[in-house]
Amino acid sequence: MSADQPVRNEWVKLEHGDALIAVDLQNDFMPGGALGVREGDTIVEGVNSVMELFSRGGLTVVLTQDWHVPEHYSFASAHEGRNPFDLYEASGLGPVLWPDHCVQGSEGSDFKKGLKTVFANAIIRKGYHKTIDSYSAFIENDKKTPTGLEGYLRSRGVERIFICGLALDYCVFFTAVDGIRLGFKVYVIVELTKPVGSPPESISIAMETMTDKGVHFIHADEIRPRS
Ligand code: VGL
Ligand code: ZN
Repeated sequence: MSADQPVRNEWVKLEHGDALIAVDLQNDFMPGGALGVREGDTIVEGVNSVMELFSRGGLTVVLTQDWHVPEHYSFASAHEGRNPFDLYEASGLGPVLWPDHCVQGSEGSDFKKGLKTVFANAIIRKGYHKTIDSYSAFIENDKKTPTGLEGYLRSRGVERIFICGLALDYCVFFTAVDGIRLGFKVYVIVELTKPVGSPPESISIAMETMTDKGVHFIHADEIRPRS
């Protein structure tokens, strides 16, 4: 290995009890979408490959879908005089307001074309209560209302979760940290996620918090198939 290559000190062999969660790979989070994430489209092929790897090993694959009602309170348009990405804190919302995105049944809420949804065992939708956002795939931002994902995973014997998708500093971050809190071992697949970056410090907060809480960071090619 040459000196300028990052040191790779971890690899993981898949086993019974592993699950993949691919977060919010929807049109509105793709470049040009309502809440476009830079380079969000570049991870789709890699996510397909890792979904196939889990699926072939007989392991659980879950897709999540941001699924807002029209005029959702997380949208700037629902607040008089506010603009997308304005700072905003209220119970179950913030730290910023968003452009209208992922409205239920809209084209923007559809999975990105080419995403191999055929590999998914389940699709978890979130963010459908009008006054509460849900960044985590496990529990809404009120920290009370479960999405059902925990029960789904536990009843299938899942102990380790591997997370990829969009966006690193919101839905991936909150899903990872909740996963730890609920007692799962959590891996984030680093090159298969991209951040929103609003506010700018959201990325460093997410990375530092995940590191502190014990989230593991791996690359897709460090994940070995189940034998
Ligand atoms: C997300 C902001 C608003 C995400 C969803 O999927 O990370 N971010 N809604
Ligand atoms: Zn949303």
